[in-house]
Amino acid sequence: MKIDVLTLFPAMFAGPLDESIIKRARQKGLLDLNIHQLRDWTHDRHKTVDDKPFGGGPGMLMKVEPLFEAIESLKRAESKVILLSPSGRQFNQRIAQDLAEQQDLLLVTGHYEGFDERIREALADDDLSIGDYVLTNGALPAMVVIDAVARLLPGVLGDDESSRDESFSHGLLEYPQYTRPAEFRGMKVPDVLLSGNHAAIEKWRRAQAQLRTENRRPDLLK
Ligand code: 4G4
Repeated sequence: MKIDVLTLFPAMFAGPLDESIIKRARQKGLLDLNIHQLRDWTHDRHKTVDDKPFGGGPGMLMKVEPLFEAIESLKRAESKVILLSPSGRQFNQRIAQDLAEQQDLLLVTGHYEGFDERIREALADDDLSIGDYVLTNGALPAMVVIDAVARLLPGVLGDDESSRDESFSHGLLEYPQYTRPAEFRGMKVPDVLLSGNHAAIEKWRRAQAQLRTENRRPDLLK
């Protein structure tokens, strides 16, 4: 999969996407990731990327021309163009799965008070938010989307990691888990997990997942 990112802060992307599983996916050629500086599409001496909103009000918007030209030059016939903004549809695992089946993604990150509506209307296929909170710019949301999508690409995770994933993508939260030692500073691992009784363990885990979901995320059970 090819992912292009358009941002005013390319340096933010160094680090998170150069570690661990995503690093390996890039090295293996499973993920072709390219970060582009929006200012490269400005024409004026000051490399202006913002402008005042029509109708007045506080704050600035992303200037239309550089953004429009940058998206036009980076998007390809197969590209899905996605804006990251607090007013987008809320990103989730199902959307990550859909995106993982695309050939090319172009992620467009905003700054200031956001995008001129014509960018959305003319060029965007989708507008995503990673949650109900406001960030200084869309770089972190773009990285969240990239990470969630990249780990779903064939060959990125090992067999163990990906089958485990399926076992709890069934709408419940994960059950409590423990590793050695069986007792640590007086805190004991539940007996059933040490019993070797696989049917009982399975039953306990299902019940725990159900309880935990009822307590923490009743919305998932509706
Ligand atoms: C577009 C419009 C995404 C982009 C306004 C982006 C949170 C999210 C931005 C803004 C973002 C999210 C500066 C308010 C950049 N903040 N929840 N900020 N703002 O996915």
